[in-house]
Amino acid sequence: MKRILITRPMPARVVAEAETHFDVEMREENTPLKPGQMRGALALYDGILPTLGDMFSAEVFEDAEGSRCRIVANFGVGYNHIDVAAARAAGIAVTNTPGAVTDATADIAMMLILMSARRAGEGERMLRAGRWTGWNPTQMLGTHVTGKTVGIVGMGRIGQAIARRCHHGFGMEVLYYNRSAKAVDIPSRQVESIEALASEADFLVAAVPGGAETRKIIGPEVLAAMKPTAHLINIARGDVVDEAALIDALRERRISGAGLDVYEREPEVPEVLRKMENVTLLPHLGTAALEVREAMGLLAVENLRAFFAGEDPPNPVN
Ligand code: 8YV
Repeated sequence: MKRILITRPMPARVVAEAETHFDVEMREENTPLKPGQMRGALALYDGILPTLGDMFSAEVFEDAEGSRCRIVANFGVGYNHIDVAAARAAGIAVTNTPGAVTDATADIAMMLILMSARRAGEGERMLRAGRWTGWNPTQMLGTHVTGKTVGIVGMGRIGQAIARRCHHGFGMEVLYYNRSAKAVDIPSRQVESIEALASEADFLVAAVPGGAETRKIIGPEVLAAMKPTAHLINIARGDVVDEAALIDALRERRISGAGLDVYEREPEVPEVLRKMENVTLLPHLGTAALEVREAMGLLAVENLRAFFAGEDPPNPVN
């Protein structure tokens, strides 16, 4: 039996499935692996099932050529923590779990759009603090979502799932920016730059993969192009947005609000952001539902199973 390392505790179904195929070791800590532990794992296991935070950098793969590990099967769609080119150079395959995360992540985007627009976090904080003095006609007026314009940066699987929710659920106009042309199954319009998208959107939503190519693509220029009434939503990766520029824009009220599920240096969230009322801050809840984490884990295990059976794994990352 092939030896597999699962780098975090996982739902029981995932572990049970993995154990039907492999000799499984599961770490009990929820902390990311350290570089030395990753090098050790490459030497000791045939396959590794890592996740967010396990920084499989080029240095980690440096001496991995000819090591025991043949595949790194990531739990999660985002693999910006894995240097895929360095893995390939060491002859190690990389897979991820795209299909399993789409709807849950799109749901979180909708939640953040609604929470930010309707000031849900602020209202809850007020009530819990005993500061609610009763309903009145002008209390806590937010932004109406139905019929507004959403601007989606990155029209991949998750971007399109957000677009469908906005169109079918909220009658919104859908605009998007994407490097290549996309066949989208709802009425929508592709816009030629992120700035142009930002200038038209009531809700600008980041849904691009993380990594060097998208680092800070939502920076001062894009934020300056947004309407003062608009909200920025980020369910992608923290470093897609220039956090310092976002803080300035929010502090100076150049945009109305932001809804964030991801941060530049997770789990660190700048104190200034935590103190602002016009920001909704979630602790990377994108896929945090038992069924979804099970589906992600089962897909990662299927990638491993197929790979070692000599079949094409369903989700290779190139
Ligand atoms: C995951 C995510 O739960 O799938 C992803 O890339 O961003 C999350 O929702 C987490 O990152 C594990 O990979």
